[in-house]
Amino acid sequence: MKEQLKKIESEILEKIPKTKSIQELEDIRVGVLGKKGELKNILKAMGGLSNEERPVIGKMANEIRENIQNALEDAKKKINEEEQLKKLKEEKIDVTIPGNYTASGHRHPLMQVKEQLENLFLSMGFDVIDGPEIDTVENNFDALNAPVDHPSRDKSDTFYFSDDLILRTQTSPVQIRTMKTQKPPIRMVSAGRTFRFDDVDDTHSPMFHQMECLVVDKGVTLANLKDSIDKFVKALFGEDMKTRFRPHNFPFTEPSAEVDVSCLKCMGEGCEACHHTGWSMELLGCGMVHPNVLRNCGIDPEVYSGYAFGMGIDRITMVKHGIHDIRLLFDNDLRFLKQF
Ligand code: 2NL
Repeated sequence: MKEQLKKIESEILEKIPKTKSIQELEDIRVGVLGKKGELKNILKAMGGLSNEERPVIGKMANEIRENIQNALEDAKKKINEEEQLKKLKEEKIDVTIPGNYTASGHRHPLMQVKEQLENLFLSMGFDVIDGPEIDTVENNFDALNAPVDHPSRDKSDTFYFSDDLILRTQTSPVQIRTMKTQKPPIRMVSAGRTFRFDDVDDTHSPMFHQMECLVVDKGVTLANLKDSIDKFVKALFGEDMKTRFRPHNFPFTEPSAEVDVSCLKCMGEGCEACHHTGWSMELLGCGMVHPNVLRNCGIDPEVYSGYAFGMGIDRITMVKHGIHDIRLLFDNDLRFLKQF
């Protein structure tokens, strides 16, 4: 038996270094060490050995198995290294060949401005809140103190699904929902699509975008409103910007004002674009939240007060980029969009 084992060992150890592939090595391994391999076959006959011989042969068989395994591992390593070297020699990479061009898209200019505005308010500690584009007449008009005969309620001005369901005409219903469900202090903005039954021209579109800001707390005053708007405009357009408040009228605020900012083209010097006034008109509408609106949302106007302002994202985008036709923002012509 000793001789048989020795013979197998020397044959196999001679064969291994001559192999050329991993598969050949695997065949050898199965042939000698496998379940039905030569070594197993010989060891099966160990039952017939004497008590003195059995451990000697067993030890020898283990050593041979170890030797063969080591030789197989070494050979495998060598073959892998050779293949790696061959690959390195054959596969040269030409780093001067131009790479594949992958066209990457980007945010629509309106969404860029919307996100910039939202991030600005987030950084000032405001909540950014979303709401549905279809809302109730109650949330869009009644709660906002719009008189029952207000022209904006007309079927010719607002898209109605039924007597009490409409496409929101402003983002204020999101503020109404927030005031009805959250206790002051409230500091929030909401931005998104709004809808009005308008004919299309260079400044009008039946679908447009708004952003509104609302603050409700104890002791909020008109001074807070003016200061906030001034800071907001400076953060958005630059420290040199000035604001001008003109009295106005909204059903949901009292007092109300429209805000002009310095003309972006001449920064107030006076130029063609601002008709030599130095002012960019009507960028914002604002005011102190009407006591009726607070009451409609279950907030006591004797305890709390608030301010609100709203702006058209489309208009801000147009002023910012010098775009003169709102339709360009909705045509989705890539030749136009690629410029932003
Ligand atoms: C504009 C003017 C404005 C508001 C929006 C508002 C909302 C609530 C209560 C009171 Cl819930 N006010 N929003 C106030 C003043 C002006 O928007 O020109 N938007 C484009």
